[in-house]
Amino acid sequence: MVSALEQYDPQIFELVRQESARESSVIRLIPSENYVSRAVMQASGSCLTNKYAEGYPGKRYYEGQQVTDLIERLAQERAKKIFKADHANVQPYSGSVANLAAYAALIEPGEMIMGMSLTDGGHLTHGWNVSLSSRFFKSVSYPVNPETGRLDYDHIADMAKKHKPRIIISGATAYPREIDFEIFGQIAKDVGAYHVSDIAHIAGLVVAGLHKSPVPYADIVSSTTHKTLRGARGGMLLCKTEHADKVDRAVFPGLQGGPHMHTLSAIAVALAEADTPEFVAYARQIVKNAKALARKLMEYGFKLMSDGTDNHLILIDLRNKKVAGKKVAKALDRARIVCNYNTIPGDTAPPANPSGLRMGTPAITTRGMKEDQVEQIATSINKVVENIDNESVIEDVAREMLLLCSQFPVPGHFIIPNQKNPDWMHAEDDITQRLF
Ligand code: DSN
Repeated sequence: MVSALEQYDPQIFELVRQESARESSVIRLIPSENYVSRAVMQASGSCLTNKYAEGYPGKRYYEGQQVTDLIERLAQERAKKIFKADHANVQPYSGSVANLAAYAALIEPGEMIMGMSLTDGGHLTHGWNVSLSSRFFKSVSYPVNPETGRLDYDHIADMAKKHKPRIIISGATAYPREIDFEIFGQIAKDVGAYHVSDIAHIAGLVVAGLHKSPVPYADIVSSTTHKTLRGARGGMLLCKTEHADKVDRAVFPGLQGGPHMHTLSAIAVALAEADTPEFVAYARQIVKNAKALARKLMEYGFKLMSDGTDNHLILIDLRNKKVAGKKVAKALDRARIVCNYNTIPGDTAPPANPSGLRMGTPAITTRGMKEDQVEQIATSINKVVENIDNESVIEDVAREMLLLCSQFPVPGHFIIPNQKNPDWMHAEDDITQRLF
């Protein structure tokens, strides 16, 4: 059957097909990426993309909201239930907008925010100097302890007393350890600041009860919906009732127009998926896999920030391997192992070519990979680093990784690599179209 996309726009169809083949035929270790279910994919590609729904359920600025109101209320209720929050706003287009909305809900432009330094694992929107979050607000950044690679709560408390920020942000994009949100709440309280917690990376682990939730200790919790939570790409805000109106006004009309209802519907589906014992088992396996990856790489002499992980990701310090992050990330990509180069705390190398690599296990765990496969991947990573200038070894690893991928299909995709012919050079041309 020829699809409408194939018929109308063969160029885009072909590129979608290639991306589907690429996603299926690589080991995806970018910790912020995942594979959504077919149900999430279906909602995301539905007619809800056609509908404008500015406002909130029962208070919209366009008519014809009989269905959208029901969908958004379902998404809100599901988010409130799984995060045990008083209020949920499921409209933010992304985590960045959600963070800006959280700040705008609580403080005025020009007041100060304090978040984790980008180079130590924080996010751009936690007040880093190239982000609008540091132009609209004054900002100061706290580091991690470069010796331990861990947050130093006493130091953060001292910085809070010295700078007196109006908001203290907890949460990270490249921090492998559990964050004590209760202490952050206390530090904020002690200096009369609000506490905003960004759990974009670990939301799935929080829902599964594996990491302590910041909901009781934060004024506003911000998250994306597509990392460990495994939903369509978007953002959300959770808060106590006292901040609900301010949060809603900051999202719409403060920063956004109409919500993307197709995304919002797909997020609602993912929130239902996350409210299951299967999801808890999935989240547990993410952490087991990350620990196995850390353990095996350390056996190969890799230096890991904080010497391990409590969550879904690891940060590798490559300095003892005498090779830069970008070169390794690119060689691994050629070997069908996709990760990202990353700064490490105290890095003196430039951010465009830092000394570290960031890797995570949410996506490979969705494919059903467990510790055995993770150890094989770690062995392959070591092989690439040890043979960084030997393209023939890199090609061998790529073949092995393609074979591994062929044994663990990606849910949600309609194209997978041909299992009978895992020849990496021709994989994109030689694929089997199969519904599963
Ligand atoms: N850029 C995302 C990440 O990869 O962690 C966060 O926004």
